[in-house]
Amino acid sequence: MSNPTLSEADIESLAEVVDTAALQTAPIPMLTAATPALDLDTAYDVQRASIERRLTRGEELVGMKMGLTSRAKMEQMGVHNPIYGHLTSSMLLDDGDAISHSEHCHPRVEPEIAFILGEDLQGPTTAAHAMMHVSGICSALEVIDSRYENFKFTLIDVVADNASSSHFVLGNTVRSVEDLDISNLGMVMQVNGKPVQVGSSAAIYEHPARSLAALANMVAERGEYLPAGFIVLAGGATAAVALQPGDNVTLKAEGLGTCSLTVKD
Ligand code: 0L1
Ligand code: MG
Repeated sequence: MSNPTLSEADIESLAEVVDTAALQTAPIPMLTAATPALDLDTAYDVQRASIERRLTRGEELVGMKMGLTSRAKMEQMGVHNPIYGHLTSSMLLDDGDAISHSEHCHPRVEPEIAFILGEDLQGPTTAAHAMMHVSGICSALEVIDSRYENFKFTLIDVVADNASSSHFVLGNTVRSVEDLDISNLGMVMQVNGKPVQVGSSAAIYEHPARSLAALANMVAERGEYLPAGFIVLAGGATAAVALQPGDNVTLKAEGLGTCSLTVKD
C-alpha cells in the first residue's frame, strides 16, 4: 500500500462500497468524487480487497481479464494503457446460459479471445514467451457492468470496480497455440440473429498474445504471477453492445466455433 493518505481501513471501506453495489445492483457515485486521493495503484488495492470479499463468500479465483485493450476504448477513456480485473467462479457461465438483466446495472457484452494457462506465467515476459505457457485458446463473450451511476467514472474508478467485470462465457472449441494463428481472426457478434459487431482479434491490443504478456507484466509489478489453470480474457475485439431483456447473443470466431448467452428479465 503506497498511498500516504489512504489507510488499509479506507481501502476496505471502498472495497465494501463497490462490492455492495454489485451485490445489490445499486449504482454508486464514482469513488474519486468523494475520495480524490484514490490513485491508480490504490484502486488496484481496492479491487483486490473487493475480490477477497467474494472469496470469503465462497467464490474461487478462476482467472483475470484485460480491459481497455482496443485503440477505440483507450481513446474513449483518454488512456494509453490497458487495465486488468479478476475473474471468479460466480462470473463463469456455461455456453448458452442466461444472465438476469435486472441483476445488472447497465450490462453490455463484447466478443473476446480467452487463454487457458497450462503453466505458471511470471513476468517480465514477451508475447511469444507468454504463449509458451498457454494450453488452450477459445472464444469468449464478456458481460461488463459498470456499477457507477449514469455510467460516469474515471480510469481509477473502473479499476476499483474490478474493470466492470460481471460474467463471461467460454466457447467449447479449445485450440492449441500450434494449431491456430490468432493474429487476425474474424469475429462476428450477433444479437437475436443479426450481426451487431464485426471485428478481428487484431483489435485486441494489436494481438491477443500482447495482451496476455502485458497482463503478466502488470501483475509482476505488484509481485504477482498468473498461475497454471488461470483463464485470461484478452480484451474486447469490438465496442461493447448494450444488452436488453430477451436478447440472445452469439459470437462466431474464426477457427474457434461459437459461444452464446441469453438475457432474461
Ligand atoms: O473489459 C473492458 O474493456 C473493461 C471496460 C471498462 C469500462 C466499461 O465498463 O466500459
Ligand atoms: Mg472485456
